[in-house]
Amino acid sequence: MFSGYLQQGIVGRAAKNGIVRVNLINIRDFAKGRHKSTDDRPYGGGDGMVMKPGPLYRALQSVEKNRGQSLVIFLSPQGEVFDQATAWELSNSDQIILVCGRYEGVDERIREHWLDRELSIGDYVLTGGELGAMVVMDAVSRLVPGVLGGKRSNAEDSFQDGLLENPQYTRPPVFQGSEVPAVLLSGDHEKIRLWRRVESLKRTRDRRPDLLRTAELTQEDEIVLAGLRENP
Ligand code: 4FV
Repeated sequence: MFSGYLQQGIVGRAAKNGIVRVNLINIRDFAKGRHKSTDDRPYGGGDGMVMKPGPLYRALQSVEKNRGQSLVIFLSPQGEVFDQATAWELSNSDQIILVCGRYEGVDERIREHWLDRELSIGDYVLTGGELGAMVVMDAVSRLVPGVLGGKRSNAEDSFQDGLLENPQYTRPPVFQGSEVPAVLLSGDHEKIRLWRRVESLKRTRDRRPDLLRTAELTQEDEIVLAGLRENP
């Protein structure tokens, strides 16, 4: 599942350029017995299987902890919901060990003794933690200096200051009869900055009002929002 992802795009290039180093550890390589099983039936009965502690523990022990700060993170629906702020936080780590579960989950003793954090990419159930791991890898890697090509900084990202991004336009100025807002063609950078901020505030108010409560709003933003309340 990872090889395809790591050959493509920005993160693939970052892995090729060594800005981000990715090591894939197969838990089954640490399974014992003729069947090298990594799962077993749940104590107390019930459907589904549980990931055995042994192979996962030995796989974790095999990861050479580099000198800096390394975090062992388990991807599961029971984790704190992953967001941009967490991505920034993790981008300051030297090493992140992403544990991808399968089956119904992992033996609780792994959680108790060998995990630092638990992250969820959303309130739904996947067949494995791999997609969650790729989401975290992608969101964190693009915040590592040098990963996003020179022209692109993550300064204008959605959630950068907790707001949704403003609408974006590119050529042609008229497409299928639909025009690009004139202000964006005006060359008046202050007018463009304000237009983008107002659109960002409107979009956040309309689509994610919850974000307005946590966003870093300037006094200018408060004035804009007050104005929008008066004439929506
Ligand atoms: C998940 C999530 C997720 C739970 C059982 C894998 C599955 C299966 N991971 N965010 N939502 N994991 O659904 O990260 O083992």
